[in-house]
Amino acid sequence: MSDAKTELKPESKYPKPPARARPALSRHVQAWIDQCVELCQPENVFWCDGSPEEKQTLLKRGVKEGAFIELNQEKLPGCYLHRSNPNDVARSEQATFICTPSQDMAGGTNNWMEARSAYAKLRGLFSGCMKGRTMYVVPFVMGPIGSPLAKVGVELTDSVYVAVSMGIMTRMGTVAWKQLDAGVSAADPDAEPEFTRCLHSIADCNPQRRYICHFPLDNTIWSFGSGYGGNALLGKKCLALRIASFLGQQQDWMAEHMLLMGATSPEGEKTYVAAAFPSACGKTNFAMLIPPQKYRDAGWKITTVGDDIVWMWVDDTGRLRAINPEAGYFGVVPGTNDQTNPNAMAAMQRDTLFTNVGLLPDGDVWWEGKTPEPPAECIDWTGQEWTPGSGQKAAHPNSRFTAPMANNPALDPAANDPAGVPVSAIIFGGRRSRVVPLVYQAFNWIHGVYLGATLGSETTSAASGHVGVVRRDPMAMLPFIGYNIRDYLVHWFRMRKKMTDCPRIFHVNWFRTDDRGRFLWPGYGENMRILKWIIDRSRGRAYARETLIGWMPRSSDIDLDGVDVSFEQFEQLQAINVDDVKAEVMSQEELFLKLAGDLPKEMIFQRELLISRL
Ligand code: OXD
Ligand code: MN
Repeated sequence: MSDAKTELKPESKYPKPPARARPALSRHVQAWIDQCVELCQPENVFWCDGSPEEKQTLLKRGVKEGAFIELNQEKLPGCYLHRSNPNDVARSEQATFICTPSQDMAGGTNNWMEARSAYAKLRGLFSGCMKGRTMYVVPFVMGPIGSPLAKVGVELTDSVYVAVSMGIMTRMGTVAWKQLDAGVSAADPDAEPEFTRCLHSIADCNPQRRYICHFPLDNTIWSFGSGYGGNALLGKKCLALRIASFLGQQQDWMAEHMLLMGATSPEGEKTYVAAAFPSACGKTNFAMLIPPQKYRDAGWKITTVGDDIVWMWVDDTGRLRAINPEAGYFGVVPGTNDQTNPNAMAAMQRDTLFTNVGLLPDGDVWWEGKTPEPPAECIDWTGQEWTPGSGQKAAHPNSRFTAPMANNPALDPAANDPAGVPVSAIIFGGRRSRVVPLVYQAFNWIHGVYLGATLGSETTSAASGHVGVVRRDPMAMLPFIGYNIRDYLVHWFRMRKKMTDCPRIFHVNWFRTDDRGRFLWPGYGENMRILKWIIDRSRGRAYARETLIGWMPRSSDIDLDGVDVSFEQFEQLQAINVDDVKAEVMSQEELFLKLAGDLPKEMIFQRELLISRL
């Protein structure tokens, strides 16, 4: 029943897409598209223009092909369900490669393929893979139009789900051709414009023949055999993190796996904070945080710039500024509800694609945690009948919503500002049931980079593999650094030298549990209390005591009034046990060994300093 299979049916039995005019393109862009058409041999080429009418055409077509199921249009206008192949539900890190001439360019933490042999291998796979199918030409911009950091990409894909999703997640269509033209220099109108060449085919969705290959030196991505968001919406992880991190290192900016939020105080003071948490650790929830009632009454407001990726640069005044390169959210749904994330719930009321959730008899959707009581029945994410007693999940644990950011009631007014926003604080966080305190601040930037680089988190279902083991995930970027991690860490240190003042760096852990496995901190909206301390520290007006791991608030420095956390519980949340910290330092050994010989000296010194403090 898989949709990948359905998507593979020859399309001749469906009406052909209307013939569309090919836009006037630079000969370089045209030549690349021609080569890809020749390689993949699609039956049709569909030039996306990004218009609302086109979206309707694509959705209708997707419904006919079985890629989309139309949901209840009264309850959920413009919303559709997509069921993926059950073997294709998460990012495939094993199948993700950085392809460069030498392995050293990719470093010890990436899968590497020699670039020429990767092209040869994938050319074989792509050869004729779109026979009888449509190739969608999807031009897109990452970043607000006109931003100095905005980048153009063109994705060629045979998946209508990918084409529609890219229309939500990026600024897609004619606007991208215009942005590309704007980048052509008057002095040399025939010069090759800078754009990322993204070629994608879901093919037969065979995990044995799945490759997500990045060629940073050629600004090129070839992805074969998966339709899953992180593997197939090539503007997101592939371009905006892996390729962009490489470009950023070359061009003095940073691409990071971070949310970006604005906090407005009752006095009207606005502070922007970026935060890096590994996949499925609550970035979307934190980015859309609704403060507790008493904070709202006092006039506090949180607004979202982005929930997954930031691009940052140092402006003329020496401050770090950031944009969100994306235009939509691709968020995890299980656990999302009107209490945990009302803004996300509002965002997915319309114009949203749901992937791998349960389908209710009235054409609404359901996932675990959406409502306190499960429905009496539904069709689960694999298309089977489901009841609460069936012992299966109705929605896949990594089921997703894809919604335009414009739907977010708390969208920050600067989300589309080409000039971006100034960043006052950077937060690193992981999912740690033990050892790691709720919040502390790095002593300085270098120490903060060390904290980020040694970030540990219990694994989640966002990537295939075991769930719940602690994995080191430097800056939450382990799967997304498009080059050698040594150079990546050095880049963090180098960027500081360009700043006159720098954002303060913090570490949080919302997930610490007691001896019985119960969360000690309520999280969600209550994280506002921690955020308030972080903002005050960044602005130099909150107290902290010096501890062996960093600056920490006392219980009196955090507002615990109105939250169900006792003084004792707070002490437990913030407790540092020297033996545990020693064990933690030892457990970083694996990462340090992996990087042996490649470690920037700052990392070694920070580790020595920590050990000497113990
Ligand atoms: C994501 C991820 O989908 O990090 O954002 O996997
Ligand atoms: Mn992510």
